[in-house]
Amino acid sequence: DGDASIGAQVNYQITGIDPGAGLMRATDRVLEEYELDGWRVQTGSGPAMTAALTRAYNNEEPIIVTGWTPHWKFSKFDLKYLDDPKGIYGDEEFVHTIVRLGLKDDHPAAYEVLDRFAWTPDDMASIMVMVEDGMQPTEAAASWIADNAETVATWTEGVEAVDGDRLTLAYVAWDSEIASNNVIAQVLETVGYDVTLRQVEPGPMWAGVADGSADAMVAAWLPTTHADYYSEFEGRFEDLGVNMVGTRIGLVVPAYMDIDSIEDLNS
Ligand code: PBE
Repeated sequence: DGDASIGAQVNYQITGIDPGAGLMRATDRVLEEYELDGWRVQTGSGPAMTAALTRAYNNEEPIIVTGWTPHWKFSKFDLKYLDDPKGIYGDEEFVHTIVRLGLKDDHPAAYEVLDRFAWTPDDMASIMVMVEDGMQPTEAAASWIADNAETVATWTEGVEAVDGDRLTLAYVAWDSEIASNNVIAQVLETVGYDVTLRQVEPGPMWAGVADGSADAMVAAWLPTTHADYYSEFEGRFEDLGVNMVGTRIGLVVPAYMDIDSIEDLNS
């Protein structure tokens, strides 16, 4: 019914992802700051969110999801971010590489590669699309690496090879991080590392690097998304800086929905 409010159309529900995601914490603040009384954010997972979005989109039904860029959903569907005039989701986000204290001394070659690692949202999105189209993440990462040898060479050139040293990367199974971690793991393997990808929840990802049980993570979304985790563990990790510029988080809806701003959710 075109006359019903947006809230009534979607049952006053925002389709969220896993509870530890920075995006979910930010969305809880959005409900408070925009006084979206009676609304709730449904917890789930990345795959559950994209399944709900796919179902709604194919039926041209209204839906509001917690979304982020880069993501394959923007290649498959015509979507838009809702304006966030209060700036709760921040502005442009940057993905940082974070390593454990002491990594530089223990594994200088890995430290060097991780320090140089940098790519673009389009690079990451291209892998996400391959995986969404059915390719295994390892194959999709290998295919991207083969097609981007020059970029990859800037991360590894002149780095002294090692012989099977073990390295553990902590990551969360968000589609974006499945892409980045498969790439960096394979690149570290070409330098001679034996890399374990340890899939964890967001809190343990940060805690693992802070307590040294993981060597590194390439999935720190800042300054807004993981601000709480960053300050919680500050001083117990080394921030190697930005590996990707131009990312973003927010509320995302199909372009066919007649709504442009989070403020519209209150009318
Ligand atoms: N994300 C993807 C994560 C960071 C990367 C936006 C779902 C989060 O919200 O913590």
